[in-house]
Amino acid sequence: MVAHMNTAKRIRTTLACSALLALGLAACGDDSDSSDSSDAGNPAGATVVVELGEWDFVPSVESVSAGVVTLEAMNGGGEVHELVLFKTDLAPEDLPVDEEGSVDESGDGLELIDEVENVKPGETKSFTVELAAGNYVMACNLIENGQRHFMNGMYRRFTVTE
Ligand SMILES: [Cu+2]
Repeated sequence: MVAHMNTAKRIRTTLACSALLALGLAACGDDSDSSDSSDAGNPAGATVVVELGEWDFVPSVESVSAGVVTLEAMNGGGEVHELVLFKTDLAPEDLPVDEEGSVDESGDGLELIDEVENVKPGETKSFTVELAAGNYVMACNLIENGQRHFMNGMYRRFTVTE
């Protein structure tokens, strides 16, 4: 019975990966052949493409299930940007900012998870993290040429479900 269940699980995983591959979003390299049914929601990993622009983030999905997540920051705008991922229950507008108008990355009520900096127009940079369920905010904390990207509204809520 155990072998049979493993086969069924592998077929489902393969189908999911094929679907991701078709979209060019594959993150299915980790073939952990674990039969541990207590794994988080997406043991094979999920990829979220986030388009950066002036002045917003447009993620390919609004939420993912907990587990390994790759965030691909694709700069479709005309300015250099960055993507900083915070775990926080604060609304983006309520994040603590310093006197220059950028998010205080060590402030109260938020935890910096990971980031990619200096993403140039047309460039894509990514990072892979293991995310617990909860509320997240992605923000661009760049201040350049008098533009304070965060204060311009360059932030976006993101949700990780159980
Ligand atoms: Cu920016």
